[in-house]
Amino acid sequence: MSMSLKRSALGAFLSLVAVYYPPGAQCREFMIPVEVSSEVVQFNFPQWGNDFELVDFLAIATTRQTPETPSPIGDSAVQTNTFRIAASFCSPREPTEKSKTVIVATHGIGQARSHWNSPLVPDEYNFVQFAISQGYSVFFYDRLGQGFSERISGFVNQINIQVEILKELTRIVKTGAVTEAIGVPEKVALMGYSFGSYITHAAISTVPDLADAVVLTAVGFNPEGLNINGLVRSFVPRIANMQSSKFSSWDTGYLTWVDKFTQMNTYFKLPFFDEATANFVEQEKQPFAWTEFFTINMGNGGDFDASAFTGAALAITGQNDYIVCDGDCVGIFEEPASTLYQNAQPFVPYLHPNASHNFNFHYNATGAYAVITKFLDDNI
Ligand SMILES: *[C@@H]1O[C@H](CO)[C@@H](O)[C@H](O)[C@H]1NC(C)=O
Ligand SMILES: CC(=O)N[C@H]1CO[C@H](CO)[C@@H](O)[C@@H]1O
Repeated sequence: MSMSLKRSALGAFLSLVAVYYPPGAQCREFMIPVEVSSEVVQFNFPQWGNDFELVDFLAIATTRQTPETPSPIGDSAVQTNTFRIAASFCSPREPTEKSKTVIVATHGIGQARSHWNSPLVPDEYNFVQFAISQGYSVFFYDRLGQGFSERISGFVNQINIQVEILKELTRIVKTGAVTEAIGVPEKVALMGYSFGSYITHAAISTVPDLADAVVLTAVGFNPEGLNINGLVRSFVPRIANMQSSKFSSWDTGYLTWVDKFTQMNTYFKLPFFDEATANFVEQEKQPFAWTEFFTINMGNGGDFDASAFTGAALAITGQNDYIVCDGDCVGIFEEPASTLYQNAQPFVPYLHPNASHNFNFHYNATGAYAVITKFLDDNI
């Protein structure tokens, strides 16, 4: 069973973590050792050491493919590791009818777990605060390689490892080991953002009884919406540790976009956000592993079928999502998602107006939050 390090034992560490806590919440911090066995894929990518080599690699990766183009995907092998994962659990100060329902949230590429618990104008941009106000509890963690969680090489980190981490963390949550304030949870909903949604989707499709509900935000399953070369090019990735000394402890496999306008291009839509928010999100960004980016679609071996899941599923993104819908989700969002979740009870696809991929930091984010908590109110 995993051990949790309690608040008192980690004073100095926690002063770094506890940026903001919603006033209506009681929260605990944890560093959880998570043991996982995962199918780790080896890639035949060059291990670039500087941006010249990276940019050349990216140019080759986006060059027109021919039948002769060799696959970068090499052998895979099951590896067992224990990773230290930093996490927060917040529940309403006053018990509610729903406080024994725990939302387990997995962030995407960009911000670490502060994606859900923003100190910036929390009345507008803080999902945890909103969910607490609606009576729910939230468990949210830094993905492997992010925030205060353990780092592994950016040439290795990949979706398969992270899917197993989410499964194991969810099992730990379900035992009550990290949810002392509410006891053993009665219901669990898995929620993801972007890469975190693909992780969540792969977890629930392979272990359909893992949770009662899934909420996939900033997700899309229609290949028509996915312009991979366009995305790689508009992400304009550079080696993170060469962009800023604050990224010095990530190896050269970890990348980040070149500036805030690049982030705006892919994650935001004017005029539905303000400059202060864009600056904040850029300042909070974390590096991503190229192998995370590359494996977004490779969870569960690339099989997206979630028909074994019979709980409730919500897929929600900004109507103008640039990343998963090539900028316009209308007409390509419901399918094939509805077919993949054909046995979900129910499956609800929802396009949130006036926002791109990171709708969490657009105006009217609370409008989207309300769609999410209403969905949970109605269905679990
Ligand atoms: C805010 O979001 C909700 C939920 O998506 C939507 O119904 C509403 O129209 C939005 N309001 C504006 C002004 O965009
Ligand atoms: C200012 C603006 O573009 N608002 C739009 C928000 O979304 C609704 C629904 O799609 C549109 O009708 C508005 O024009």
